[in-house]
Amino acid sequence: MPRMKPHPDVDRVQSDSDPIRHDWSLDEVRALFALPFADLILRAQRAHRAHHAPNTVQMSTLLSIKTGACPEDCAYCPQSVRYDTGLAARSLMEVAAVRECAAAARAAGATRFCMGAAYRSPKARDLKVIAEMIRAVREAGLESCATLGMLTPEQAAELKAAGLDYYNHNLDTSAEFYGEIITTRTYQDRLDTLQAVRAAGLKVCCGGIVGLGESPEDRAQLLRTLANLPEHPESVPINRLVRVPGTPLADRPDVDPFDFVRTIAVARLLMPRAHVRLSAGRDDMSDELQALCFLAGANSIFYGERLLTTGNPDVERDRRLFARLGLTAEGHEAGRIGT
Ligand code: SAM
Ligand code: DTB
Ligand code: SF4
Repeated sequence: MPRMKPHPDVDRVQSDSDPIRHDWSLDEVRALFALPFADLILRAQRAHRAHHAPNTVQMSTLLSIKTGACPEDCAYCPQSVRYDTGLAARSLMEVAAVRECAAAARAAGATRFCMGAAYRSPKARDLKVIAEMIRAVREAGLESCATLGMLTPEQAAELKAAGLDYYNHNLDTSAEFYGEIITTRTYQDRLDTLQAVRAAGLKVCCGGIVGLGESPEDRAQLLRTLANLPEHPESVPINRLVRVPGTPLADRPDVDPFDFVRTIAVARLLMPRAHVRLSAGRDDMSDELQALCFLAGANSIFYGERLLTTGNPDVERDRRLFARLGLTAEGHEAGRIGT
């Protein structure tokens, strides 16, 4: 079947020397998604190489510091108290245990350590403990990242004062589709947290999930919203839904792998300076699909056997993949990962 001719707006999209933009129209973003696959990948590679070392990938390790029993109803999430996923809830970890995990992540080759907590928003006494964890992560020689739910401006400032580098808070999907997935907090709540995080001087990690049952239009709107923020997030995680039995989204259909790669490529084009993270969902991706994602401009991964509560490729598999593709771990001499 002949492909539709790309929208004329496609000729106006970012070239290597174009300024960073925050005024993307929906038609422009749609036009990028509609490009022939090879054209889209070529453009994404050009944008990638204009702003990043081409074969270098940033590696973050995740740790769930407080697991499960979350009051929110995010339909994808195994940690919501509303869904029976068989997950054992665990209260906030001890600082010493987090310190050990950070040291192990550093030894394995990660450069950033991201602590996730199943909170709607953190309590004051938890933040005091998390501030100590942040100090421990930095003492281990890692950048620190936290994802703790909604923050007030004061809480964001407290985390900044503790030495936090990045805060992760995802928009997850488009404003239009969001209500189908989460009812216990609004899209505006998320935007408010992102604003508080920026105002505190923290770096922003913000992205979304592909495979929730969203339409192509929703994917375009999500990326457009991210790209039209006053500043682009430094880090943009693109997660492929991990379908966890017991969650309302457990039976969602497969995502077309090429549509997933397109989402990465469009994120790369709209936010050329950001690190685009090939995020959750790698465990059951082939090496070939991951290679396409790197070709499309992904230059960050979660590294280590676990995400928060679900699996991730083991470090040996990632080391082999990097060696086969000639990829280098960011921040490591000659690309050697780990000790
Ligand atoms: N509770 C905090 C919050 O939601 O703001 C922080 C942790 S929460 C687990 C962080 C992100 O993980 C979510 O926003 C979502 O994008 C992602 N996530 C959670 N479950 C997922 C799943 N099953 N598949 C893919 N991504 C998922
Ligand atoms: C992000 O965008 N993905 C990560 C991290 N930020 C916190 C979380 C993925 C979670 C996948 C399901 C789980 O392991 O519980
Ligand atoms: Fe709770 Fe975060 Fe999971 Fe939503 S995504 S249920 S807020 S842990």
